[in-house]
Amino acid sequence: RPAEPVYVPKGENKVAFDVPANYLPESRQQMAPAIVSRFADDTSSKVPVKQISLPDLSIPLQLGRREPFSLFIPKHRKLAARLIDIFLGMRTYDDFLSVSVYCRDRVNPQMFIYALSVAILNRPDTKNLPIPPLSEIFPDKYIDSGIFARAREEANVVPAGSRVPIEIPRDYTASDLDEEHRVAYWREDIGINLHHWHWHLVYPFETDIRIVNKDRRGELFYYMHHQIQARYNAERLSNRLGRVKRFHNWREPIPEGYFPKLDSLVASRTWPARSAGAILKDINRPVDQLNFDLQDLERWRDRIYEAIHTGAYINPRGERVPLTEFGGVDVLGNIMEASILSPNQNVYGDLHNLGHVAISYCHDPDHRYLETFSIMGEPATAMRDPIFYRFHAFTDDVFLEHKNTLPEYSLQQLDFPGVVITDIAVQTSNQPANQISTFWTKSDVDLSRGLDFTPRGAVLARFTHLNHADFTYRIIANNRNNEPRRGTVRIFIAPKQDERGLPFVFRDQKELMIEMDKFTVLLRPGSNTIERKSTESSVTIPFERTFRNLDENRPIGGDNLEQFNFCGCGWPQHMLVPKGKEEGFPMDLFIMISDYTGDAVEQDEPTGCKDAASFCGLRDRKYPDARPMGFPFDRRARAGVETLAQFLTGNMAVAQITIRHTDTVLPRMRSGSMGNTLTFA
Ligand code: CUO
Repeated sequence: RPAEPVYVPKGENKVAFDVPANYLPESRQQMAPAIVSRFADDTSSKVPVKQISLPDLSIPLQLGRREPFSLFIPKHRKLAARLIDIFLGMRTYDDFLSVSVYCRDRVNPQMFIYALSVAILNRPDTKNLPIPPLSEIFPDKYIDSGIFARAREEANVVPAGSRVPIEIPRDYTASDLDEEHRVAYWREDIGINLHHWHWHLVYPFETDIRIVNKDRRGELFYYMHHQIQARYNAERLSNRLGRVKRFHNWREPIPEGYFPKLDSLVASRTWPARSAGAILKDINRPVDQLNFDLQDLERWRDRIYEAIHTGAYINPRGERVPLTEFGGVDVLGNIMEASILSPNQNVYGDLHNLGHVAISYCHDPDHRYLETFSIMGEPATAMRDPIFYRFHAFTDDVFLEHKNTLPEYSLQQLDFPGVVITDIAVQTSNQPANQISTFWTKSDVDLSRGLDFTPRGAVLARFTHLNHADFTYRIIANNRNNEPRRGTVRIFIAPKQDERGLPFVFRDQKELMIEMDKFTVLLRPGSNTIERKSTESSVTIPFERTFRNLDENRPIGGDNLEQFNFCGCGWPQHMLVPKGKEEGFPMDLFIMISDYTGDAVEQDEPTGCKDAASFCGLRDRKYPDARPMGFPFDRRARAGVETLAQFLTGNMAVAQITIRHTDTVLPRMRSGSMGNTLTFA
């Protein structure tokens, strides 16, 4: 179709869409030939885009191109939900492609990427298509704004291929005058923030009910965020900070300030900062159709506590419905978040989402300064801010309140008859047993997709992140039964001592239990030795999956396709282990083998990725563990148990391990040896 322009999506430098002329935004239709010639050299193949009669896009178009987009703002979510519905409703792949291409330069770009990603994840004909990592599409959400001017200069002056990575400084958001800055490397880790964005992408709280209604999604909202809190607390203790204090009195000033130093390239604005001592206010911003009071949040909070303490919530007909032992936490998760699965938003409101909103607008609650939300207003960036953890310590505590009303696990529920663990250890090569080392590593991200430079090609930013040496768990388990038994190995670690150096009692330590891995084993009669690598963890995804560092010189397919699949949800492998201390940070390694008959979920084998099932579940399947999430630490202990040692049954064991940190940047190793395989070095 020679008369039609070729239009290249920004950042794709190999493939161009061959689009109908009227698909370009009106303002650009005249310029089509210039656009074609600008991109012609880069283009190796063209994807034809079919002309279709387009659906009504007036609702998603209500949000301007340059406005910031936040999932936590109900108006924005509704517009995005409509766009997702349009994408999902397209009958064929070609129609879907056509409408996506049409929307790309008209709809708000952040909403577009969000809706397109949800649609790709959920359409049967696109499930296996890759979604590029958000750090490449919107690098401005992850990277210090000063880097971009340098990147532009680098791209203009230095030809692709000769460019050197631009180093992101390590302490750019604050100095050590701010105590909280000691854990900034963790909060601002690009991989952690990508995981959080991906999790909320896989588990949206509003859009088509068939997409929202994933197995135990409310419970997983609780559990995944609970695990973030546990991990953050271990990180704090590693850095001589106390555990996070709950932010539950919303009238009190917030002592933690945060100055993100991120600029939005899309919305041409700087993300607002929050000074120390900021105070939340009632929110009334007609521009966002937002109008709620702190009292609303307090009322919802009190009603949720009331439901927990009476053991029942109120449904829309005014009836009381029990919060059951196993299903209650799932309902509560949906009430708290709140997702559209909340059984009664009139009574229980939208506490977590609007809590994010209230915090993210505390600098301009009535829009008098025409400012937009701060980084707490968006899942892609929220984890950078210390207040995220204080607010989520509050939500986590609400779930704990519910868990504390449930019957404790009996010895019979915990034990695995005939199965005894006789020894456990972790081993790192060239290290004494039960020691894990952490250090720093530098890695590169490609910014070029998200930056529209005329001289194209990769522009790399180099950042420093925590890392650890790979290790192996070794478990000796004796099966005294006469036949093989299947079991689930559950591995946790937790700090041994509190901020004052006193040993934790069980009640507090169980809240700090970090899930490291979970997998099934078949135990032969007699003694069994189980070995498991840290890189196989059921909570993490490999480094190259987090950042999707594709080897672009190789054709996509085979093992390269493996890296290029959609599964970006999962804790980054490089953040599996807390930093620890230079003199060594003592932690308890806890391993349990539970009886598989109580764990099994009968279902077909999952297709696609399953590496991070503990945090992300399985696509199109039930959550693959029938026990309550967090088992066996999600309940109060039985009477008389004060310490972890007293909690143990024969199928459990504890060993003390030490996390030793070396404050140097060690060179990156290739393939496997440190869990990081990078395609460029
Ligand atoms: Cu993930 Cu508050 O839920 O951010």
